[in-house]
Amino acid sequence: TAGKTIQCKAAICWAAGEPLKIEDIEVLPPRAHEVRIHILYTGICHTDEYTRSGKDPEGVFPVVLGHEGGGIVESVGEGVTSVAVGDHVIPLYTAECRECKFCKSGKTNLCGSVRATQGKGLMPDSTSRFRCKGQDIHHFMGTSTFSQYTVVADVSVVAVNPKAPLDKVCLLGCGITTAWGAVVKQPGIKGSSVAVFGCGAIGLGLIATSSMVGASRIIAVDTNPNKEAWARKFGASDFVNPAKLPEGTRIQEYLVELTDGGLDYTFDATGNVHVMRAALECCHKGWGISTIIGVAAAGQEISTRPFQLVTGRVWRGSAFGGVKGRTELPGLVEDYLQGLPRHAFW
Ligand code: AHE
Ligand code: ZN
Repeated sequence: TAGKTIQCKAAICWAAGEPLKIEDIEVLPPRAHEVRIHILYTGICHTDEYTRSGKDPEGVFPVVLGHEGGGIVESVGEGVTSVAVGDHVIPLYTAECRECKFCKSGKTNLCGSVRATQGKGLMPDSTSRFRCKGQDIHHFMGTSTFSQYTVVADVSVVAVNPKAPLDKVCLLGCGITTAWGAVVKQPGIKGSSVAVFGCGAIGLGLIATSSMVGASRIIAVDTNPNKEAWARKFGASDFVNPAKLPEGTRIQEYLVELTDGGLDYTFDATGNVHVMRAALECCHKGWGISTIIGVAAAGQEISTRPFQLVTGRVWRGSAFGGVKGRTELPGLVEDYLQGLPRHAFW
């Protein structure tokens, strides 16, 4: 099949707000520094739904969504040296070129190499590899894993141990890595108190990783009572439902009271800007650090009284857990295969 257009099935979102439709599509061969991947598994992340819904200012349509995939390299374009045909791979929505200002800074996992075209739903040469019904279809997050075959830039893919089950390690393409990195790359969590707002996949990953690194107390916060059992199973010591607080009590005040002054570390895994504010304001005066992970919709802004920061709370955020995919994912996969305790949450 190398060098030829492949016909396969993909889920296409034709326009903002429309349901996905399974279509027969054409996937063009990879060009220079591109890789065509046979996708075997994909997770669904809320960010896919966010973009489908039309709330993403970067959303372009029609599009093949999906960014949590696992697959096997079918063919490679000219100049590709980092992966080879047959490699088991995970596509990376956060590329790692190792040459740009960001990559070389040693300060961030964000990579500038393909970000501009990725945000426009195109390959680095500003064209698409997907066609359907005579029309070009956009890529998504540089990955488009809701297709049996996809094409990605060579800086946007990493080979992992083929012994790893792709139906599990595909989750390293977004959710699990995002949660794991946000905790292990945040110094000081060992022996500290943590609050996690939102107990979806990210929230549970944050709870599990905080437990693994030795947080002294982990408070899970969610308005869905069914999340309590999940949160406790993954290592939460407390569960608070903000919807069940006494009339007029705000969650941040409740948590400050509960923890004798506030949390050492908090995380937002909801994407709700009011929750982000509460997560900042329940941090302990003088040292509490709040990390934003959730993605908020177009037009949403965060706010708090500056006094919250003047008095020593820190508001930060991370993308893909601050993880450099090509450098770090192979090791995470090895740890998983060895059953290291830090992957107890799998
Ligand atoms: N396109 C949106 C922002 C979307 C966003 O924040 N994406 C996260 C990953 S979500 C994973 O499920 C991210 O890592 N962003 C970094 C980047 O460079 O996109 C908007 O608001 O425009
Ligand atoms: Zn995601």
